[in-house]
Amino acid sequence: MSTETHDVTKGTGRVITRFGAELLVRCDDKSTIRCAPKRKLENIACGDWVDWQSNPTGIARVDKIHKRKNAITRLTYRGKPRTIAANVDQLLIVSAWLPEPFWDLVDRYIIAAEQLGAEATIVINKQDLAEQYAKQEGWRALADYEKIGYKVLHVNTKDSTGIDALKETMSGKTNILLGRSGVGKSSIANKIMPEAAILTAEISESGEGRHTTTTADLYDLADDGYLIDSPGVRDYMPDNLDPIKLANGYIEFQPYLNSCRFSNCTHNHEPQCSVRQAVEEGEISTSRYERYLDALNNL
Ligand SMILES: Nc1nc2c(ncn2[C@@H]2O[C@H](COP(=O)(O)OP(=O)(O)OP(=O)(O)O)[C@@H](O)[C@H]2O)c(=O)[nH]1
Ligand SMILES: [Mg+2]
Ligand SMILES: [Zn+2]
Repeated sequence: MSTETHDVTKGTGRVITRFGAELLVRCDDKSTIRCAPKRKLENIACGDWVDWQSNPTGIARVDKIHKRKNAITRLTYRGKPRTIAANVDQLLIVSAWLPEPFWDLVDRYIIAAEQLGAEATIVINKQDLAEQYAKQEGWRALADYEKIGYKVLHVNTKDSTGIDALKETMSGKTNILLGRSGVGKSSIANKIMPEAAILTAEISESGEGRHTTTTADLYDLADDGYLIDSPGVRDYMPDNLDPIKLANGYIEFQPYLNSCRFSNCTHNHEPQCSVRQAVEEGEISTSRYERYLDALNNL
């Protein structure tokens, strides 16, 4: 990413990345400038559309964030919400057969997508390792997601399996790659945009990723749209969740929610719970329901 001087003194653009208080902004003419946000704009994030103004004595300043469509936030270890990225249309929830998939993490990103009004697509990378590492439970989890309507794409960045299908779903949207470290988010981004030359790293013997990517970075796709690569996480929970919002993140519960005996049913211990009955009758996946209960207990 190069930094260029500008003739114009102000304009609009989109935040490509943020490190500390510094921003890189892609201007409408496709040039990139370094900016600092005005102090009160502390929540500014990758993907924000902004107004910027150049400053003859220092770096340019962002003085306005345009109204956001949505924003993915997470809670920091201090319990403060932090914006990861703004204005996203599709969450690409990436797992691999090694490191082992965390299905509760996949569920939580789906909950986030439902809250944001964004699409959720499940991407299983390292298809070449399926034969060696995939477990029955993993295939069952994927069948559960497909049954309730989520798209599951199997990809392999070594031989390009599934990459065209992935490109097709990304077209015209702002997409973000999310998932644990080492699943190959940056490898996928490189496959789609070789010119970006994003740093990737080997996973350790135990299969753990090394947290190679440290900031969320936005790239222009060759055809219409954007792709954000983001740092791997160990855990994720959307902020602002309550039992109702959590249950709304499980789309297969929706047909039953109005028939529970109690309108504030948490679908846990309450009598005459339609969701639990649907689980017992095999209409709702037991694994998904159990992960819902875990998330409920962790609110
Ligand atoms: N076998 C196999 N390995 C892959 C594939 N895609 C990526 N990898 C490897 O997985 C490792 C991790 O890839 P990265 O792209 O750095 O993973 P990441 O998800 O960006 O990780 P963080 O930035 O730490 O979150 C690298 O050694 C890649 O070469 C694949 O399709 N098959
Ligand atoms: Mg990465
Ligand atoms: Zn209920």
